[in-house]
Amino acid sequence: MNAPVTSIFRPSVCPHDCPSACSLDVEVLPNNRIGKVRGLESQTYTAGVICAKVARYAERIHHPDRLMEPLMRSGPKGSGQFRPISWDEALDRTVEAFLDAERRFGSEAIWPYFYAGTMGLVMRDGINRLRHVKRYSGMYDTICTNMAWTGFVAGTGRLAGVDPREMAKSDCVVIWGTNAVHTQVNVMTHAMRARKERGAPIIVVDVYMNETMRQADIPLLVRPGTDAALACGIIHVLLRDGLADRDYLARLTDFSAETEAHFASRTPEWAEAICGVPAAEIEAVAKLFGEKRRCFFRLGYGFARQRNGAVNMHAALCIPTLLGAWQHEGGGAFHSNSGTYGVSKRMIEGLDALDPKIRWLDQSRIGPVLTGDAEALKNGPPVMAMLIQNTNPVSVAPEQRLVRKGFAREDLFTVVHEQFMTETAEMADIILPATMFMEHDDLYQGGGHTHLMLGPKLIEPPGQCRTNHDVIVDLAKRLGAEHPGFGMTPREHIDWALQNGNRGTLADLEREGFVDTDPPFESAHYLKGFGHREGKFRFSPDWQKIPLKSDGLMGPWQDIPAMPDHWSVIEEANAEFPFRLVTAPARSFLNSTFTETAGSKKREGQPALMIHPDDAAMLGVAEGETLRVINPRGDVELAAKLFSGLRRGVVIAEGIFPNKAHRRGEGINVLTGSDPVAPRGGAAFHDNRVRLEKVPLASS
Ligand SMILES: Nc1nc2c(c(=O)[nH]1)N[C@H]1C(S)=C(S)[C@@H](COP(=O)(O)OP(=O)(O)OC[C@H]3O[C@@H](n4cnc5c(=O)[nH]c(N)nc54)[C@H](O)[C@@H]3O)O[C@H]1N2
Ligand SMILES: Nc1nc2c(c(=O)[nH]1)N[C@H]1C(S)=C(S)[C@@H](COP(=O)(O)OP(=O)(O)OC[C@H]3O[C@@H](n4cnc5c(=O)[nH]c(N)nc54)[C@H](O)[C@@H]3O)O[C@H]1N2
Ligand code: SF4
Ligand SMILES: [Mo]
Repeated sequence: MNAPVTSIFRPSVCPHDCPSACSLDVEVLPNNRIGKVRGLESQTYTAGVICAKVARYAERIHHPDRLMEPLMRSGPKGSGQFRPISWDEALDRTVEAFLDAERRFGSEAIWPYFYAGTMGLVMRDGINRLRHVKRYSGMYDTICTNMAWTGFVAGTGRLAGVDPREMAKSDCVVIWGTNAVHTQVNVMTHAMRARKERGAPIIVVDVYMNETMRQADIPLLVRPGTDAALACGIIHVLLRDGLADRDYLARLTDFSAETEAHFASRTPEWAEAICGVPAAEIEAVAKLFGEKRRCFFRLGYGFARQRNGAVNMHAALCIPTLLGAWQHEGGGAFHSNSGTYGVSKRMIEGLDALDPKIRWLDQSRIGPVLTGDAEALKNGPPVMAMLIQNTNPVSVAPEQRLVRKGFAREDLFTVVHEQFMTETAEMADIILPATMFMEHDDLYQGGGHTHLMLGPKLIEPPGQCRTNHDVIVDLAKRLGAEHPGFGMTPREHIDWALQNGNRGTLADLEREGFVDTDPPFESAHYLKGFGHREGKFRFSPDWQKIPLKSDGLMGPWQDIPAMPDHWSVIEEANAEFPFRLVTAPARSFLNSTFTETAGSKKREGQPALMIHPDDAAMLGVAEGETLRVINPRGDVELAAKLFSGLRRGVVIAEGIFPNKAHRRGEGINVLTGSDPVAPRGGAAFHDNRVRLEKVPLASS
């Protein structure tokens, strides 16, 4: 590709793991560089708006610390000592280690491990083709979406909802358990339109007065892990005061006399005692919902990262259903449209080669897996070799002490394909330098909206960086793995995926840069029925049979309440650990990404713990002094940040900061648990009971 003589703007897509999946307008400069990055105006969900960290993308793509050449470890594991080697040597050594592990322990001893550092389907999911053909262990991806998706689909039967642009046509917007200002800024664009154009109030449900709640007309501050109590209290009032849509309930839901009797006992006072929201506020918001009816519930991931998260998601979803809100334009609920795209991943993932007998290992349980926990290994062979793309588990995975211990194993061979020297790359035996999104072609689907988008290659990769696809293809060749997908270019994969999913062709997509795949109004609003067999929304889900990819039932699933209810499996505070810790996302980082860019680092400062001033006074801690945060899984030191916008007994650590930014090099995830959440697994990142101790000045 030729560099332009003068700068030009070209369409692209933000590849990061963010439900906004923004369409971008990128300034391509002469000399193979990029300039400004803006939101594309013509894509009506992005509507010209993107976050500040991606607007400064030149900082990241042209960063002096980018990995540019393959490296091999030259000191002890984790020492950070590496020497440059050639691609041939790096790949040969990898293949040798993989074949050796396979010879000694069988193919399942190799574990390809990846996540959504890029959301491009070719670059993210191509690793599965190698996995399937070579019969390597699979990865059950639980780290992010499981609880939320499970709870939503429990009600609707499908992972699909009302077009999020309809928020602008709502009479009442509810933003529940997502800090959209930080994590998916475009939600705010459409919500604000409803307020401006229709006078719609914005209601925000969260556990602290975050940037999103600051924008709310009605803030509802719940205790972590108690959203179902709030939902039940609201539903009680709707039923009691004749505000429910009885005709809708009879036609399109499983609502019964039993359901009615259940909610009759869940009074606002009962709810207040659990969730902390005053009964009067619950009464008032329920009346508002009943009056407006055209209510849009934007349900986030955050409130589902609790041990009762799936149940809480489902309970919140019941409110718009009680109201019959789904029937109106601008009414109903949205969580994710990931179930609506239809693009075929058969070739990208080599699904024809999938052998269901080969084990899956739980992504979130990487600590127990790598340290030889027999149950986590499904009583199979140990993991002896790993290929890692698009993820940084040493920072982001729960139970970090075990994760580190696992990666430090002398007998584990690790190859990490990365853009930067992450804390996972530092533990590797071989590091391979990776391209960034503007340096390769890929296809993106916006889970948080309705567009299918093309992100074309705009500039040449720097140094010796190679794409994920190229690495997989080259490894396959050297390993003797055969599949037609290894012989195709990324563009051919995109075309195949589109054509075989009845989504047109690459040429079609290339003309516009994106297509709006918004499902018809009738189906998005479930007017003719929900996704379950009987076509009804389920107030009493069959939690054992949720139609989503699954590796079986996990956690204490037998104890899930039959009706929407507060389920007390969370790590409740107790005398020994009196605080509830939530590890919410910081605005300028994206998980552990952007912790390397100057603008983001400057804005986020040092790792801190937000604590109520009265709790701080009780502990004798002043602003900026050090607190040790302790639970049975570990301890971390953070700077106290006095903040009155949260309930007493709740503390917030925004992140994810590098482990190194903390004393002793251990990060926030030493405190989070990897025990699987019922019924489908997942990590309860925001559900931790902790004890706090002031660290005396002399030792801090
Ligand atoms: N800037 C930035 N953007 C991001 C990310 C990031 O790290 N930084 N991460 C990206 C990824 S991978 C994802 S999955 C999405 C996630 O985006 P979100 O859906 O926003 O989910 P979370 O980020 O986990 O948490 C959001 C909010 O949930 C709140 N919360 C925690 N527990 C509870 C609870 O029990 N009840 C209620 N009501 N609220 C609770 C937290 O306080 C926080 O404000 O964001 C993406 N976008
Ligand atoms: N405490 C706490 N922990 C959390 C969360 C939380 O809320 N609190 N959130 C959790 C959630 S929701 C998620 S999704 C996970 C996410 O955790 P991760 O999936 O690890 O996400 P990132 O930290 O963004 O790391 C992505 C990595 O992929 C690399 N990358 C990007 N594009 C490419 C590419 O094209 N090729 C290659 N080879 N590499 C690429 C980036 O450089 C980056 O290092 O973290 C989880 N961890
Ligand atoms: S990180 Fe999210 S909000 Fe920012 S540009 Fe990417 S998709 Fe948009
Ligand atoms: Mo995520």
